[in-house]
Amino acid sequence: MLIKKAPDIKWSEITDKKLYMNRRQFIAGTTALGAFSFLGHSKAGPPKLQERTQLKLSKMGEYTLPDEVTAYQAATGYTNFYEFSTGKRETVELAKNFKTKPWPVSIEGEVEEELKLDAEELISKFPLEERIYRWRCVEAWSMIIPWIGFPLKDLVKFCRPTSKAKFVEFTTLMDRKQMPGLKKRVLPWPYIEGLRMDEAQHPLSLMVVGMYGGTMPNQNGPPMRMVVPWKYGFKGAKSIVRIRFTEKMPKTAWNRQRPEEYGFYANVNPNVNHPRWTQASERRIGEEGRRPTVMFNGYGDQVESLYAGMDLRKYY
Ligand SMILES: Nc1nc2c(c(=O)[nH]1)N[C@H]1C(S)=C(S)[C@@H](COP(=O)(O)O)O[C@H]1N2
Ligand SMILES: [Mo]
Repeated sequence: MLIKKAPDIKWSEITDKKLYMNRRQFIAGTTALGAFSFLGHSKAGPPKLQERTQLKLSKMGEYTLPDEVTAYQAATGYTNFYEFSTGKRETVELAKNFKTKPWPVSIEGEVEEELKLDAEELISKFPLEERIYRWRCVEAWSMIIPWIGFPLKDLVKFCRPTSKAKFVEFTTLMDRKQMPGLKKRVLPWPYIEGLRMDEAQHPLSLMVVGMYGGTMPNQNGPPMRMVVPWKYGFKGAKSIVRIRFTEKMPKTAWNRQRPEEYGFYANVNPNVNHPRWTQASERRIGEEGRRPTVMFNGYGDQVESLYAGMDLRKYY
């Protein structure tokens, strides 16, 4: 999966969509041959970026958007990772030395066989693809991010859940030595998120291992994290160490913290406001003004059938 070291992949200045699309076509062309290199964009961005490794893509995802991709600097310099800090800009510095190798991942609960294996080995079992998704935080900002990963449904299949499995739970590493934010009881640690099985097996649900052509910087949640694009960003648990299949709905960290503010489903829904602010609009990072928020973050035609007959005001 990892091909060569790239100390500074110059994504920082690329906000121009045409440039980005050209580059994607370029990648598409070269990955077919097994080669993968970066051309052009020789001007280094101002802040020093963490060292990243380019990732080899096995196919170009057919998932793309007309919107302009968010600048790399914004998507990686403005992050929520409370285990390090609640400050969105502090995480870069605080997670600088985060050790993500080796990285044991355990697969537990309602599965044919419980397993423990290293993230690198696990990830190597799946062909990687790039997908450009809308990313909407519950705090009413949004971005457009080119993620790299593999369908979560393929991972679910690999885990061989039993017929009792109704939900899947994801747990983030909880390491007080490395993660200074754990000292604050802002959440009931560890960070736990979960999905219903049909949500986890939906083709849009992605296990993400990289972004913008390479591995993820530490503040974005390597070596693997969830991205479920029709839900608020907080469902996207970072730096996952445990995947557990359960009969009962997982007790997720945000829901335990403030059940009246953060539901289990957390579907992007402009009609159901957060108790403290509107969800009808959002600020697209890098843009002036606000945009209207779209039901299911714009993925409604693909996901609304998952919730047929459910009262989404009650199951928020
Ligand atoms: N472990 C962990 N995962 C997390 C968070 C966190 O604090 N800890 N924050 C969540 C929130 S609120 C959001 S909006 C997204 C942000 O992902 P990004 O920083 O890659 O944009 O990560 C989610 N996953
Ligand atoms: Mo968020």
